[in-house]
Amino acid sequence: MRILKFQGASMREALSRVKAELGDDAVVVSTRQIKRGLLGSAFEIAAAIEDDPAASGPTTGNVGLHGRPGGNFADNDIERAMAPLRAELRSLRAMMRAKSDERPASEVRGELAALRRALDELRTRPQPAPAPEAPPPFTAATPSQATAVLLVGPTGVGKSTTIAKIAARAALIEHRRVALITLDNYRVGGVEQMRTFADLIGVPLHLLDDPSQLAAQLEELAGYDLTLIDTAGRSPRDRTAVAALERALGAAPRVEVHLTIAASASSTHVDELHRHFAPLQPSRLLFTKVDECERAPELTAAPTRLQLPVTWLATGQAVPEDLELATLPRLAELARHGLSVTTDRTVAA
Ligand SMILES: Nc1nc2c(ncn2[C@@H]2O[C@H](COP(=O)(O)OP(=O)(O)OP(=O)(O)O)[C@@H](O)[C@H]2O)c(=O)[nH]1
Ligand SMILES: [Mg+2]
Repeated sequence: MRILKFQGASMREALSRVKAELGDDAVVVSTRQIKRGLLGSAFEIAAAIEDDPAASGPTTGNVGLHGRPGGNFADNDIERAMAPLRAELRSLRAMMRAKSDERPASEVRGELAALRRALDELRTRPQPAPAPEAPPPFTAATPSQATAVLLVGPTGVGKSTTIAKIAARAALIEHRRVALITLDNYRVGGVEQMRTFADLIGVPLHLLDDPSQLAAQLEELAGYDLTLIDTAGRSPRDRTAVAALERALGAAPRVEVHLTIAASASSTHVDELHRHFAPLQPSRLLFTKVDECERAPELTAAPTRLQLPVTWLATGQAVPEDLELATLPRLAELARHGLSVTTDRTVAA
């Protein structure tokens, strides 16, 4: 028995070649689809034929493709010949379906519904929260935007005088509505000092008997552009006063607290003061008496170390002249050389 292979563009063509070449006695052994060229395909049939032409005869006319001479078919012969044809039929059906996309409508509808569900889910899925905005980079000199500013610090550092300077600058130069509050009913003459400043500048002064009244007083002064709050200087060992202020500030969270320190203070002293007033959560440093030092290294060291920027610098006793808005170059200059190198001591624009 010989097995020969025949190819054709279609199954029909391949079969007709088998027939033409081997006659009707040939037995189809297998069929398969093969690649032809880059994208094309063809069909290949392997067919068997008896070697002895006498036994098989060329063609008998009544013998099928998979028949035997004499017309006797064994069942397994038929089955063997049918199997590849059945497989071929299956693959042809699959090809037809793929070509004409004759998928059942229910299948298509199901897929569409699934797609729609996926889209809806995408649309309704909660969007990821935007990344939190990075905090602005730290700058040692930062202007104040606050509408309520409170100065704390050790005794005699220049809190009241500096408040008078800031108030005068805001009211007389910037033409803002300014009010003063003093919590200093402790020191003899404290209120009189502030009253004098308030009258000179022409701004209202409110005296509070107790820090607990602060929030209500600020509420009353809500129409003002800037309210400056003076506190009594106390010994750094007096923790009661700080605790009372802490409670008051808890009820008035928008108050910006400036820790007021003499420019000549050593880093150790600055850190001590920072620790003492920490419950008040100061957000700025305010250096006074810059005029009294030849050098003031803490002007640049402390803001960076404590991460607290400076807004104002007090550079003498004169009200309102001796006040400067801190800038980075000015802080660096004063830190290295003190006030002596400059002749311009007027209020910075
Ligand atoms: N040389 C100099 N003296 C200043 C400066 N600021 C304030 N003073 C003086 O320091 C003294 C005390 O000033 P005050 O403003 O009363 O100080 P304070 O911190 O309010 O004092 P207490 O309320 O008692 O804690 C006064 O004689 C001021 O003139 C400054 O920048 N330079
Ligand atoms: Mg004072």
